[in-house]
Amino acid sequence: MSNNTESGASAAMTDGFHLLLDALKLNGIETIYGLPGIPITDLTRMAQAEGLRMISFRHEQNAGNAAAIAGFINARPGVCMTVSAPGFLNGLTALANATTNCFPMILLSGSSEREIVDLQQGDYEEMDQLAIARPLCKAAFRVLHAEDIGVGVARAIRAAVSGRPGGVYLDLPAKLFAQTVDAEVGRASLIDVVDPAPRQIPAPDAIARALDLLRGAKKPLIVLGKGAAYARADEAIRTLVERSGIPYLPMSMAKGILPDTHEQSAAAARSFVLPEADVVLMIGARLNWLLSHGKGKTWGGKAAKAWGAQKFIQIDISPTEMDSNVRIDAPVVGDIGSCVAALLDGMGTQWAKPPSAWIDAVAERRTKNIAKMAETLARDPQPMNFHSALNVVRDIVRDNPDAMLVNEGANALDFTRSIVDMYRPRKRLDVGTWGVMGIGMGFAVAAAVESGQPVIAIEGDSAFGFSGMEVETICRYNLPVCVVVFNNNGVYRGTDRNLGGGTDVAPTVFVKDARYEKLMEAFGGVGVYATTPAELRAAMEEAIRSRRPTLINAIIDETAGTESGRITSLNPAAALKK
Ligand code: ADP
Ligand code: TZD
Repeated sequence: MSNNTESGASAAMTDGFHLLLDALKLNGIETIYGLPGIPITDLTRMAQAEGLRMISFRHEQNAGNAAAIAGFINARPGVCMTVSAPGFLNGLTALANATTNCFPMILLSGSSEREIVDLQQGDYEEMDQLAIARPLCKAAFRVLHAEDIGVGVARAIRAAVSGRPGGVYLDLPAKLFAQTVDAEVGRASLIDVVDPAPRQIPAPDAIARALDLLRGAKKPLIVLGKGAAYARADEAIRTLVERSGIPYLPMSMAKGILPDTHEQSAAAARSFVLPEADVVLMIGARLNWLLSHGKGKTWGGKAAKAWGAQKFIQIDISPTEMDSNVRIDAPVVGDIGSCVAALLDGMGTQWAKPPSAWIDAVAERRTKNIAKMAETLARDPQPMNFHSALNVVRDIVRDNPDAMLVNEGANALDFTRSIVDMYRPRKRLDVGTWGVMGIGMGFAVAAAVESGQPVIAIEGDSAFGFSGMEVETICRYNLPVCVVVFNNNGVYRGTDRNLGGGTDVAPTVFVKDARYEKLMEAFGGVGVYATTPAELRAAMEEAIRSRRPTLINAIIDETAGTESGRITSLNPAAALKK
């Protein structure tokens, strides 16, 4: 705690600024992502003075995304700090996205004076921020008195990380910061949160029910979601998969909990295993749109449902997740570490592996699909397409398994997810549950700051545009980030025509042959224009070796890819064509 603060407190006093920073530090928060301005400019300066790392962004949404993914990477809340009203709203998208994805994050926002806001008298950046944040996050609190800062921060931390993790809003009116308190009283008011995410042990009968179902299965399947990656139960999950002998399917951000090259991975046989499986064990994955809600054609259509053939076991920390889309026959509510440990206990060491007919059928499909993909990857078309470019990225990630991979776009996302193998947990960071564009540079900054590892960001050209200005941030902090823009001249592709025949280009088309690499050069980083896989490979290798901020403008055939990537069927016009 500082003795002589900028707010003029005397030696025996402290103030709201310092109590907030001390409360964060006491709870292990080391980095704040944000953007300064009234009323938090001094707070950001004092944060640096107090030894916190302050990463300052060009737009709050990117700072918020950085905090959110820091939360996922560390299983501790990532902290974002914004100014009132517009800054707060810019950060709010990231807070909502964090909540949707179950990432623990705290958005701290300065706000205008309550007396003026509540009478709507028109304060500087006036807005009832608490009311606006509340429906978009897991919890929202306001602190009015400096003595309550300790409680406010403690409640925010607990709400963010306990149970199902999510985003928390903490409203800090400007007046709070300059309130002074006796230093001793202030110190005593802070809370070092004990066991912020308590283990949640599953009920023994829930474990027994799950094991009964698994034991009777002829074609079992495990689905690993990003909750499983977040839970940091990597060893236990690996043991469960290997001891049970059950094929597993990793969701996008669960790739790497086990290496994608693992012989039990059914990733390359997804469309075969989902409809065929009779018992599905979901671990930290929701049966939302990304898994076709657990029904329909993906899961074997009417036939499978009519027999009641598919049974679900679901491990999740949130009891209300059960039955959200289809019946869950064996709900297992608890934290993944405890639940998987309990399953392993119950299985013992003599667990019978699934019938070989099932294992062989999955292996056959997998081998066939991998061989087909290898053929496609080996082609060298001019210009490059997604496959020939990603063949390079795949090699680079294999050779640098600790590098973090950030990924957004439509085709750039879908192809990267299926082509680039991951080898370690929590390395793949992407658009997540909402399929949101704009996470790219915020995630890349936090991935570099939190891990110290090189970061590779594979970006569609449209996706990159949402957060592209943060290349300045990447250069300013000299982060080892290699951005690869897959430039195909537009959203999805660059070939659309204006249906009205006017001189404007179609809504999905961008400037042709845009020189994105110059954006990085403008701030002192390395820019590379790459038209061949060899140029892309050389540039990526050099970026990883040098750890210099790099942007590679990878020129992709503008006719490659499909509208909306793999989710074309979700376009409303697709229904008209049926
Ligand atoms: P994916 O998109 O990879 O399928 P989701 O985000 O849909 O994954 O699902 C993650 C699930 O994991 C959420 O339902 C969340 O409640 C759950 N979860 C998160 N952390 C834990 C944990 N430590 N233990 C148990 N479940 C968890
Ligand atoms: N805005 C936001 C915030 N999120 C979105 N998902 C979209 C708009 C819609 N959208 C997608 O779903 S993907 C995408 C947009 C605009 C960009 C696809 O183009 P790209 O990728 O250049 O990034 P490809 O590789 O060319 O398909």
